[in-house]
Amino acid sequence: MTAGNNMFDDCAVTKSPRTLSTPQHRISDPRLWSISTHLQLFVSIGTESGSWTNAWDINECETGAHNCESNEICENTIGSFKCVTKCSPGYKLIDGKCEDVDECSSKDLHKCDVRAECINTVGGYECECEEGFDGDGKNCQPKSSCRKNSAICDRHASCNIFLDICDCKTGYTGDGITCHDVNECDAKDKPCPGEGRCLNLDGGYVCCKDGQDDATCIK
Ligand SMILES: [Ca+2]
Ligand SMILES: [Ca+2]
Repeated sequence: MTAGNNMFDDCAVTKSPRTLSTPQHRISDPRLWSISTHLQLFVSIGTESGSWTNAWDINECETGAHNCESNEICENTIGSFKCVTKCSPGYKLIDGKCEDVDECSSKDLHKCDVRAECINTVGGYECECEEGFDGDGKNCQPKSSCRKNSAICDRHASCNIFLDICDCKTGYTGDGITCHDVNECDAKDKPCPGEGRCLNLDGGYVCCKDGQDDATCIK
């Protein structure tokens, strides 16, 4: 029996002679064909005896049968594997070169405090607390207490002089240094009874009657 007969024609998406090469074995045989489906690729070999055996791809990266260096990452490929340069932390591989990651480009990539400026550096990044704040950049605390200087509190907050902390006013949430409007309309328990439409406002909300536009409702 030779490869290329109709044994796999029904499921064949691509069909080409190929060489299977891994450190474990190397098969180069004109009767070796790869057949790929969208699920997996397997290789069928017409053996000397005429019977068929199927050889599934070996994941050399998982079995450890690869020869990648310690500064390389093993990536499995169908029928083989490849060694890809491993970049140091803070770098990523772009066009075969390890390039600096700009951690400041996304807040998911750095751990700077919201009160700190993120400064990208080659191979890393730095965080610098804003003026009026002290800390390592990952945690920034106001330099002066609000008891001494209530101006450090957000304009929607007031200083609790007993605790010496800034408290956001009703309708706002935050750490007191920065306060944001609460969107009451997003609350699980709908704030407007019946069919009333909830309209979020800065520092509060209103319930509008059916068919009422925003401007009329706010009046
Ligand atoms: Ca960087
Ligand atoms: Ca609100």
